[in-house]
Amino acid sequence: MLEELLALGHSGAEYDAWVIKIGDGDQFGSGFVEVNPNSKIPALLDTETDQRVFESGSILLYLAEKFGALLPTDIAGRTETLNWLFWQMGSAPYLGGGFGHFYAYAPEKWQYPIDRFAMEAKRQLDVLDRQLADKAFIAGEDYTIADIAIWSWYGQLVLGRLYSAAEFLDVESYTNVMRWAKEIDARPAVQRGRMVNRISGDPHLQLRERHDARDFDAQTQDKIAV
Ligand SMILES: N[C@@H](CCC(=O)N[C@@H](CS)C(=O)NCC(=O)O)C(=O)O
Repeated sequence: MLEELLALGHSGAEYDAWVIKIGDGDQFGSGFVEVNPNSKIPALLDTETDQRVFESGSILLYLAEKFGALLPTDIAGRTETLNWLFWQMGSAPYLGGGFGHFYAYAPEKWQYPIDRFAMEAKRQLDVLDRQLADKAFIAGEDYTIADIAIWSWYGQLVLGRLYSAAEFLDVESYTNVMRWAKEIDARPAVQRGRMVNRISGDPHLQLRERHDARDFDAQTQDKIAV
């Protein structure tokens, strides 16, 4: 979202991004808890106003309203965008905490929860596929915060980057979701955003901390690692 705002010319969206290693428990540190009492990433502190913002949907809405971008201003367009933003907030836990947990992380491969949450993940992909059948983006012809929220989970899933589950869920059959996911993946702001706070994988795509737009060229792991 911040990279998209910068790409749109909103220089006030210039930001610092720090890694919170949830495996190490950084989210329970007092500094982080002051910004998000729920101890989950992501969280934002607007240093201009000292406003704390937590929950990804609230962060997206806050930034959209602060900068007047990526959220339609007419009541119909705004409502449809928020419909899908809230859809993501309610649905993604079934994908991550439900399907992802039992398919990839649980200590044993229990058939019942895997089947139950795989069925739900596929149902959700079908909902998105039908929505995208006659629209460029989730809420209509414009790219909005709903696309940003939904792509970050469902786009990553169909592009084969989540749980190695693309084949298992037959993601290729959701052709409209695939088309939409690939189009968003090609956005320069998305490519930059995916590098921010990345701490594994290809070193030249890892920008562990981001403090300046020039960091994408100068501060990736391949450049700073000795
Ligand atoms: N509803 C929250 C979900 C945030 C969330 O679950 N974050 C996970 C990472 S994807 C987390 O911080 N987990 C750390 C923990 O549970 O201790 C949002 O959309 O911001």
